[in-house]
Amino acid sequence: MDAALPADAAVSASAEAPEAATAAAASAASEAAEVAAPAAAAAASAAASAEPAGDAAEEGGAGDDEEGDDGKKKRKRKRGKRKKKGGASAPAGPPREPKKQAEYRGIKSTHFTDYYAKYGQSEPPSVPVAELFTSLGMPFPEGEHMEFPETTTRVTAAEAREVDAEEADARLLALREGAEVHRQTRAFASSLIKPGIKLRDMCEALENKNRELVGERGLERGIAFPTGCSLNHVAAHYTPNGGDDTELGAGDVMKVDFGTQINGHIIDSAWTVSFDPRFDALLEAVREATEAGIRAAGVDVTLGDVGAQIQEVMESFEVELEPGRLYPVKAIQNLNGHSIAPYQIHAGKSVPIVANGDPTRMEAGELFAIETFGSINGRAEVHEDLECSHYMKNIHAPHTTLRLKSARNLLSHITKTFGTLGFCRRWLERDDGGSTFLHGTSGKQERYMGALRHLCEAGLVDAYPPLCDVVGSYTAQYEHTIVIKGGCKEVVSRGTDY
Ligand SMILES: [Co+2]
Repeated sequence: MDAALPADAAVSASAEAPEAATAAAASAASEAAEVAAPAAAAAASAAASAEPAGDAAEEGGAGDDEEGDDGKKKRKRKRGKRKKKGGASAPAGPPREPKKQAEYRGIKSTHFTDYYAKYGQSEPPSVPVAELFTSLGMPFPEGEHMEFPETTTRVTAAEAREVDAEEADARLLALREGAEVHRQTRAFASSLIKPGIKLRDMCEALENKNRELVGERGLERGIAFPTGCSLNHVAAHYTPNGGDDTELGAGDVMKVDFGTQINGHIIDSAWTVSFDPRFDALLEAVREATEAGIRAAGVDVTLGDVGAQIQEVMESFEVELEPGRLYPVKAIQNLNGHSIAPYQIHAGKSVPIVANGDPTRMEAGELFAIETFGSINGRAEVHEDLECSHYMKNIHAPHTTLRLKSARNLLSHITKTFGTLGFCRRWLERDDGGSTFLHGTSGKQERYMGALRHLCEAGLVDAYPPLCDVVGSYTAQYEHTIVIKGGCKEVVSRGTDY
């Protein structure tokens, strides 16, 4: 996701509760592990939390832990919850070899869509990632560690240790957990993404799985921003509103951009789906450009230099859409990556994807979303167009007295549910209003459009309409979240897929 927002301000939210939840899961798992294999513990909790995709809005999340007579922690099925029918998700079992191959183009051929089977995750995945790894007694998988480029100013070993010591904290653990939730969620989504699927159904299934695997708890853990599924000439910030029945076409180029957040620490990662081999070169160009941006990143590297390296790789590709007709791939000049701060998707530094000469430098300890967008047969420049779905509170908004009661109520709902994170209309229309943890089934916002418009006009909420190149063009995107450490960088959202 790219949101052109200015810097600073972050909301404060309690960091205690999710840790307590994790600790409870850990203790439940370790007690169970004394009497049974870890995989069995995972299987037990999987059975308790398994539910069909799309149903998450109806229920208050996984059942509560309960001390059983024999001293073991048991999972209590929520009252009124339907029994799992045959064909529903299998419980987690012992770790096994992944089998399924990539299902669409633009994903590495060595990727297995059920890669999480090696952790004993159920199929489809349904065990919250924190629970899965505590039951295995394993830390969350680390991202890919990469050296800084040769030209980077070297920090001393002592300085690097100091920064990394700070990194080895809650933020890095939250990012690694969020990244694993992202990988499992995107693998699950990939199993559903086929020509003919309604984008609204796809987004709801993906988002419900994201909520389930992250263990949604309001602002403490959940989805970081709406699921982008922008098609063709639309590069970013499109997700269906209610009543939008758009289906994925076999010839479409779709950017799937979604995020997770744990205590505000955001994973922002995206890839491009296509079923048409004619777009392979476009996808490869943009994936390689994102990799070039990741390689270029480092302490003291200028953002302009990162942009230059991205552009050089991106624009070395051309695409043969029709036999004998070559279309050069162009980097979209007014889209960019961004620094990320707690609860703030755009923390002030923009990472260009063209050589714009920006002398601003990357610094140790920073978190960046490195995302690049390529375009063919267009202007390689986006403008706002089409109906808006994405919104976010303006963290710099001055205090304003709202005249309309409906606007005051909606603002209070937004503040409580999304804080300064992005949200979309579909979420306001859910029974849980965007958080089952906070609102149960009584969070739905009715007839809110007037109030939402009022909040936008008052400058309290900003609208982020779809960002489009010209009709007839095709755009692609790849994005990873990286941590700049003292002596190296960690590509936390790296998977075997991209
Ligand atoms: Co982004």
